[in-house]
Amino acid sequence: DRVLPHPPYRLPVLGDVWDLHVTDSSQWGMRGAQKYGDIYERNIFGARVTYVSSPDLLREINDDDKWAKFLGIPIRDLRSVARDGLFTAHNSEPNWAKAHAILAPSFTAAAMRGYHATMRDCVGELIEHWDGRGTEWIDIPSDTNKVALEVIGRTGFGYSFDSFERTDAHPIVAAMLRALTYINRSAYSHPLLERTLFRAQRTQHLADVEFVNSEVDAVIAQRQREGTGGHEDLLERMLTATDPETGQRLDSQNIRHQILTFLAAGHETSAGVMAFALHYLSVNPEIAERARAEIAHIWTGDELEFEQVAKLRYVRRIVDESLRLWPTAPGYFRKANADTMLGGKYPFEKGEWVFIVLLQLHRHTLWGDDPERFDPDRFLPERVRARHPELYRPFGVGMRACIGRQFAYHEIVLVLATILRNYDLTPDPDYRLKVKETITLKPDQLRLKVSRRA
Ligand code: MNH
Repeated sequence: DRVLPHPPYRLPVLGDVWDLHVTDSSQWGMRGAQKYGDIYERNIFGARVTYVSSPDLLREINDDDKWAKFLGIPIRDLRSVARDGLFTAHNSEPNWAKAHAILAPSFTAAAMRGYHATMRDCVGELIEHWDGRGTEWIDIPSDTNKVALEVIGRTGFGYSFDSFERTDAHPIVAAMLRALTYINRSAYSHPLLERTLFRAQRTQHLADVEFVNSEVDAVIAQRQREGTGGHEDLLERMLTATDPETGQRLDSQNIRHQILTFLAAGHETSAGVMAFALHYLSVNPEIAERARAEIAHIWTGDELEFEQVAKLRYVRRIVDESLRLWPTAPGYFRKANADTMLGGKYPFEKGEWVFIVLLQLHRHTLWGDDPERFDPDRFLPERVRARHPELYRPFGVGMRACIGRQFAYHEIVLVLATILRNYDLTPDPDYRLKVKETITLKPDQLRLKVSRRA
């Protein structure tokens, strides 16, 4: 059996349960790695959680021939809503391969051309909203959430949540948020408790899931009535494209689960990156100025054009560096495909799993001696080429890696470039970055003042 570093004072039965943090579990996973090393474990009531942040061990773990995606607790619990949608599907579920084959062409860099104008409209609404705010403090995570939600709603299925017209959350968003909160809490509960003590919450939860399902189904049904054609969104593709392997289309239940998946996976993560980047830009004015110089050089007309987005290489490095320090999906799970000796030292049986601590991997000593420093030039091409290949994995790995990576880069670069071109950013001098964890990461209570540039 393997022996791994672990917290001291391991207790009988309880194990290391005293050393478990629920509200900041990813940052706690990072602290653990800093204390116990780049592979360690916590034993929770006899269940072993192994934390890995070693780039050398990741050469094996990230290899789909040896290890595969595992649905860890937070992901498995989402299955009650998203079922066999892309993110929550088991590797062997037939709808995964089918949906992946059908949707992959909609997520290539070239496919972003079709979403560009819609994305630009959404940023335009953010700008209008900020222009109306004068010199008030702006709640940054709230507004980046709005812009990312509009982007995925409209490019995904032609749906606007009217985020910038509302002061309260859209009913679908409110229900989804309550559902996620419920799922998060009840993960550590017992069905009997849910049927007694938490009965009211459970009833609300079931109603929330049903409400969201019926709203999404209504959007799909309306598109079917209107007839397809003339749309360039993901829903259009899901309704019309066939799997090259089997010739089959996605069924409408599965389309619902994909839409819910894109709503959940495709907005908080991107919004968080925008917010972290705006924090770093506000406290590093020389970096913001360098970005503005690039933007002025590339963005020469009135509107930022599709081809220009990919040319904003420095803005892209700002995004990469934000995702290094705060990968907004802070880790992923992998399980062994067969009995194996990890790193020639640690035996794992088939099916045993590990958690990848991205926060620590992205601060590994191989990044240099000041990993906390925000430095976009770490992503200069020659430095990327010289780097260990497993040192940076914000979008996961292998066949189950993020399908929305190009989409996220395109929207985030577009949003940041538009903000930098139009506004100067003033930080709150008393703000110290504090990171809030739901399943994704956000800069907690970040607020900035924005003032129009001449
Ligand atoms: Mn995304 C999978 C991070 C933006 C849709 N995403 C993943 C995984 C990570 C991830 C990590 C792999 C999880 C795992 O191994 O269990 N995603 C991100 C980050 C951003 C992001 C950091 C933004 C930045 N993701 C997006 C966007 C969309 C999206 C935008 C959709 C428009 N992501 C997905 C889907 C999957 C996924 C769908 C599941 C893919 C699969 O398993 O086939």
